[in-house]
Order: sequence, then C-alpha cells, then structure tokens
Amino acid sequence: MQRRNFLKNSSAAAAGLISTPLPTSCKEEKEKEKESETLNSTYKTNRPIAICTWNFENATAKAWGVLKEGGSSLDAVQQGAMVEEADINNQTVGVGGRPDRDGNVTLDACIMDKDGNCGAVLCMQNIASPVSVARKVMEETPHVMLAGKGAEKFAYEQGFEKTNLLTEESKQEWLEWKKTSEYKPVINIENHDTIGILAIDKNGAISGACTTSGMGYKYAGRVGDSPIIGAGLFVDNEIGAATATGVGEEVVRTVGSFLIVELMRQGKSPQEACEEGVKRIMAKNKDRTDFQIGFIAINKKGETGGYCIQPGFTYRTYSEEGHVNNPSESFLKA
Ligand code: SD4
Repeated sequence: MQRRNFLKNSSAAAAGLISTPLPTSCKEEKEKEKESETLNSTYKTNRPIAICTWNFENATAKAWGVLKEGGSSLDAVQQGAMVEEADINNQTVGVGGRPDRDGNVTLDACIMDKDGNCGAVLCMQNIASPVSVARKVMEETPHVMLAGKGAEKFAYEQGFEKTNLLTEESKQEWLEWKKTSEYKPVINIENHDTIGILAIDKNGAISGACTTSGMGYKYAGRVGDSPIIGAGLFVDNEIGAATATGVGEEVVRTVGSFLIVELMRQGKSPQEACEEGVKRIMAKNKDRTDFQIGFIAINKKGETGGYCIQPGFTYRTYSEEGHVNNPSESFLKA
C-alpha cells in the first residue's frame, strides 16, 4: 500500500470512519474456503490420473497402481515408462528398439517433476531403462542432460547393467532395410510408438516422462524431441503438462510441449491447446501430409486432451473414471 493511502486509511480507522476490518476479512476467508472446496471437489473427480501416448495399457496400469497406493506422480510416470522400455515387442522404446542406420540402438529419455526439476539422457547405448538414468541425472547431478558415452558411463556408475538392446527381430529388419537404405518412416506403424506419460497424484503434483529409441534407421547421433525438455515433454505444476510422439524434428521446431502448456496458461483446455499445437506445426508444413505427430495434455484439474495430424493416434487414460483408450481427433481426415 502507498504510504499516503496507508496514513489516510489508518487515520480514518482511528476516527471510526471505517468499520472494523474483521467482518470483511471473515467474508473473504469464507469465500476463499468455498472456492477451494469447489476446486477440490473438481480435482477429486479427476485425480489421481495417468495418461500416456498410444494404447500402452500396461504402462497406464502400472502408473495407476502407484498412484492408487498413494505414490508420487514422479514414481508413477517412471514406472509406467519402464514397462514399455522393457517390452521387446515395442520396437520404438528401450530394449528391442530399432537401431540407427549403423545398427546401433541409441535411446533418448527425459523426466520432469512438479518443481520443474528435470533430467535427460540422449543417444545412450547399452542401458535398458533410459528414463531411470534420466531420473538419476535429475537427482544426482547438477546437470539436466547427459549424452552418448558420458550418459552410459554415468549409468554404470549408478549401478545400471550393460544390456544388449538389439533383438534378433530388430536386427533382421535393419539388415533388410539396408538393402534399400530408404529413410521413410511409416505413419502410425513404424517409429511412432514413443511413450510420453503424464500423471497427477493425490496431492495434486504433476510429473511427466518420455522415452524412445527415436526414428528407426536415423543418422548415427540423431536426437529427436523426446529427451528435450519443452519439446517432447513439459510440466508446469501450476498449469499442467504435455508430451509428444511422432516426427521429433517438427516438434522441436515449435517447442511443442512447452507451447501447449503455455496455451493452457492462457486459458485453453488441454484439448484446445493440443489442437493449436498441431495447427502451428501444420502452418510450417503446408501441403505436407506424410508425417505423424500426436500431442497429449493434462491440466491441473485432471482434464485431458489429445490431437494429432493423421488419423490413427490414440491415448490411454486411467483414473477413478476408468481405464480408457481414447481415439484422437486428427488434423487430416481419413
Ligand atoms: C523422435 N518423437 O525421436 C520420437 C519418435 C517417436 O515413436 O515418437 N517414435 O523423434
């Protein structure tokens, strides 16, 4: 308060010209309580909740198990992501992921918590759970990102074991690919199964994680959006969170996940924000119809949304309302 107003108000109060502040502040308190009750009841219906890209039901089931037991959203997203990292049948994440064009499987992952702490590993080989190493980067180092050999060395120091990530199936497919060496990702089938996972726990804390082996047969050393905070994943506990799947280069160009969270800050719903995110990408890619990107988002209330370029993207949600595979609307129509 300005000194002049303060003096004016206090002398007016002293002269009995202003009624005692108690009833007003009581009223304000009551209003605040009412407001927070309303918010809490809204929150209760939608959280805890876990949401992930694609139909990774085992991942959301794992995350939900953590949340249901009262665990943190950070543990929920890490453990959910780990399910896909360990699944050799998922050829775009962790063990069994498709290699780069030289035949090396290189993994990218990141994780972010309610306080804006984050960690990431880029282009890391021989470690089965990059999201877990990313969490160690966040918690045990002063850094956000470790890449390549440095990330791998750090993982060994943290007790992670050396693992062969190239399965026989992915190796045979790569050998076949080498016959033509044509870099042409297939929409919704090849290279589009990255898991981005977001959760809100019972305390209202939001966290997210994203993990991938990146685009199959990429250049050695290529890194996409998935481990880049702001591009493949962003969390702001005041507002919500977003994550992406698809051709990472295009997500990086718009800093997609950060953009979506900022759009929610401006008042858009998660659904509206995801739609606007995809539209921004398409505005930079006029006449291009040969690639897929899917965004998902969640806001503080536990409302969710998802949108993509091509038909075929779905996302999973798990809350008290059920375990649902949600088909996403798309920018291009079938
Ligand atoms: C990337 N966004 O490396 C990842 C690819 C992806 O399923 O989503 N794969 O660009």
